[in-house]
Amino acid sequence: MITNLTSINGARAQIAHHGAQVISWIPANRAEQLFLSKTSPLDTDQAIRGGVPVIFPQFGAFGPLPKHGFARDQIWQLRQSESIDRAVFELRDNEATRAIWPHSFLAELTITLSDVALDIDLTIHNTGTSEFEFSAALHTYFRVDQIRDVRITGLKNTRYRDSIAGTECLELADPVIIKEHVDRIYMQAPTHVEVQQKHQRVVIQSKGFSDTVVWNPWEKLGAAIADLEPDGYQHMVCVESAAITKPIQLSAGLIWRASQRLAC
Ligand code: TA6
Repeated sequence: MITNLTSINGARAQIAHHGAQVISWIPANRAEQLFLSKTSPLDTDQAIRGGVPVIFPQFGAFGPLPKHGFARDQIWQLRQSESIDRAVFELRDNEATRAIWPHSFLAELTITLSDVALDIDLTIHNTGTSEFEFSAALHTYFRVDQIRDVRITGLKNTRYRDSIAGTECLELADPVIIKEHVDRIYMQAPTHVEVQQKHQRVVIQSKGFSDTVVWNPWEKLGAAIADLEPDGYQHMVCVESAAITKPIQLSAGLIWRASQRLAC
């Protein structure tokens, strides 16, 4: 199922209930800003390749759970009676989640659309009786005309974990330009990062997320990803607001909040 949002002056967004995943964002008078793989089926229980997958309660393979946890594989519930420019989805622990992660939780994702911005707010409520630990991310796939022309600004002087080499480095570049397979976790990252192209830019403003991930699989790895079209890597870049390197410890009854604003 898909929920559609619109703003007063015609911005549009689409959210798949599968994963509460935003799969399209078209600001007013602009083109599509999110990448969605043409070969990714929307109607299976497979994770959707593109848009904004919600990663919870484990990022990547940093833990015993399936890669990137389970939130992106679950059907989230849409809370009814929201306005045309706002939707609230929720996911509670259930038999499938408890089988691999024995904790009670309520995850809420609020998506708010305005003419030039898309706000995504994630809250995790520990509804159980003991503390749990998790990592999380808004694994945003930006649609770009040509990856070689993309400039990512705002990350200079930030330390990053290079997930390919297994090393830690200091970012010296500004802007960051992608010319090969890149998979980095920028730690304690700035809250303002931009994805710039020749004629446009998207500002990413994050709150409550400590890290920023930058990923592009490039040609060889891209070709090995079954649900990514062969030239897909040229038209996407993931810049992800994330909480990975300092996992969140959440006591019983408490709520963790984080958000990401994308603006043109
Ligand atoms: O966020 C970057 C990353 O963790 C990469 O390592 C890469 O594997 C990507 O996510 C996509 O993961 P997926 O499980 O969706 O293929």
